[in-house]
Amino acid sequence: MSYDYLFKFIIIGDTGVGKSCLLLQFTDKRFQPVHDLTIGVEFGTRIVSADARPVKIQIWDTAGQEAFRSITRSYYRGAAGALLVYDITRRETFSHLAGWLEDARQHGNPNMTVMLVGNKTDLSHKRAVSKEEGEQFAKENGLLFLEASARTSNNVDEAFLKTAEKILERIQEGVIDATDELSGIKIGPSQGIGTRKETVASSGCCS
Ligand SMILES: Nc1nc2c(ncn2[C@@H]2O[C@H](COP(=O)(O)OP(=O)(O)OP(=O)(O)O)[C@@H](O)[C@H]2O)c(=O)[nH]1
Ligand SMILES: [Mg+2]
Repeated sequence: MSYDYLFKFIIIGDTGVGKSCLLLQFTDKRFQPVHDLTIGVEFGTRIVSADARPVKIQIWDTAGQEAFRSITRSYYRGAAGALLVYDITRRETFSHLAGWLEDARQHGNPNMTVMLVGNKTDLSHKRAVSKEEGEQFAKENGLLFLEASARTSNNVDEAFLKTAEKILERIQEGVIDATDELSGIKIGPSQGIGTRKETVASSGCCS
């Protein structure tokens, strides 16, 4: 399928917060109940409609374990968006956010759009971090924010979509240069040169 833009995303955060499950729910609409520890990085893609435009999101799911930190760091470069995930039932995963953000700022592109995700809202009886604290941290650090559940799928699509929409908005405002190699963005085939989009549409062929 054709798309207007390709956005490269990275998912970061402590081990066990549900990064791989968020990706699986987003790309495959299923939930993995067992912690299948990510070794290095995994990869997924999905084409979404963001502001009525087809956008391909290419996602790199990193390993949260400390031992893989140097590999993770090499993936920040060239990412247009990041999902920074913590587990609302484990306070330490929230306390480590500042460290993750520092890594992202140091190794990532300065224009990277970051969505903070408080995951596992289905476990509300075990909640250890309030929604207000998440909101506050996001506000102080200029991040988007959502609480989600990879288990029930609540707000999972929204987390990826809202990040993509923010990036689109910033391209339109001229804050992000989509033609810059390091922006983590590629202009898609359907946007090509001149009137190609209209030509394809009027000929009624090819998706
Ligand atoms: N109840 C509940 N469990 C979840 C949710 N998301 C993930 N889990 C569980 O949390 C555990 C860890 O999930 P993963 O997605 O593997 O965690 P990860 O962040 O990818 O961990 P690393 O790959 O080690 O960095 C698994 O047992 C999941 O089933 C959720 O939204 N709700
Ligand atoms: Mg994982």
